[in-house]
Amino acid sequence: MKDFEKLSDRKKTPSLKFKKRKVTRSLTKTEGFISDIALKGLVCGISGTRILVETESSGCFECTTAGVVITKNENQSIVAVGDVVYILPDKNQSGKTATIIKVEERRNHFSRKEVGYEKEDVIAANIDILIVMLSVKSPKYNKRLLDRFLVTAELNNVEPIICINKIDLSDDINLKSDFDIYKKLKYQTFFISAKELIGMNELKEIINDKTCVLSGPSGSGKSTFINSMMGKSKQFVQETSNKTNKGRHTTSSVKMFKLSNGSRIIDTPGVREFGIWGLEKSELALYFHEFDDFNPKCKYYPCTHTHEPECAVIDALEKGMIDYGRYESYLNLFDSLS
Ligand SMILES: Nc1nc2c(ncn2[C@@H]2O[C@H](COP(=O)(O)OP(=O)(O)OP(=O)(O)O)[C@@H](O)[C@H]2O)c(=O)[nH]1
Ligand SMILES: [Mg+2]
Ligand SMILES: [Zn+2]
Repeated sequence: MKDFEKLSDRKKTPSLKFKKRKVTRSLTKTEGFISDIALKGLVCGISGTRILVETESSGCFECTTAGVVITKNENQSIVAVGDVVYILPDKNQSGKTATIIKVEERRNHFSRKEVGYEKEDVIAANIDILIVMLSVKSPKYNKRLLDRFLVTAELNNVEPIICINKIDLSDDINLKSDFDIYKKLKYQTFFISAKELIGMNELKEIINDKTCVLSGPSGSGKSTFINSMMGKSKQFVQETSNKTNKGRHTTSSVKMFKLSNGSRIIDTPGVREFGIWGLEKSELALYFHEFDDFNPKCKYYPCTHTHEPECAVIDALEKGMIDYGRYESYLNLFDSLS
């Protein structure tokens, strides 16, 4: 009960604060004419303002966005890796450059609410799976960050897979049981070593033919995972800092890789903390499925499960039927949402 009181001290719970920052952008319109000579392609890399688009008929083009882009993806980044786009190859150019004139409507997307951005920062579009890459050590996994990823995935209609990397460095016999709660909640959890190629084949089968986005803290081994899956060194990897045990933010762009089994994997830069876009405070509890049985039994409706008397969720927490750490994530997220 003492611990619970600590959790309920709402003032101490950290929350994300967002400053507004101006973002330069192309204008958009929802409909418009596109020329017959426009080529259809897939965005497979974004680095700063450089956008790489692969077309079926004419190979790769380095693109920029037109002054006005046709898109129905309102209030989101105009272009993201995984987008299907139409491009107009530039005239009088020796290299292969082009302009993106239309972005198809996204089936789904994975986004983060980055500090300072006014619109939804879409990292990848049209994806099947979000692989949340965490590591046993250097840096040690943070389950509270994982919970944030799991809520984001469900909100964005993407299936999450939990991947605990660097098991070659683990001597902790309780490592797997530390994730029992996630297995119970039916999240697929894998324990792998991307470097020593442990557990990779099983995962390769699961992602067969799917488009996956990799996300997680810097240094957890996302780029190493890509290199191992590709069977060659495609992405630069770098040791984590000895001093802080944190990653060095080695990958700074978003890039898609194709495996021979038809899977596509998108590597992304490491994240430290991120906000969730488009979720109401009152809806948050629906993403914590261990609350499902208790939600309807709360005395008050709606109940935030934070302070209300006769709250069945808090009652279950006190009885040890709900994981304390997961409830902590709920409170942290609750405070960070407006
Ligand atoms: N022992 C061990 N080290 C690993 C494993 N996977 C990755 N590493 C090491 O962890 C360090 C960071 O790996 P990266 O692949 O660059 O990590 P990242 O997640 O891509 O990092 P960012 O690009 O900064 O987000 C490198 O020194 C890798 O060699 C593993 O399975 N076992
Ligand atoms: Mg990387
Ligand atoms: Zn309640």
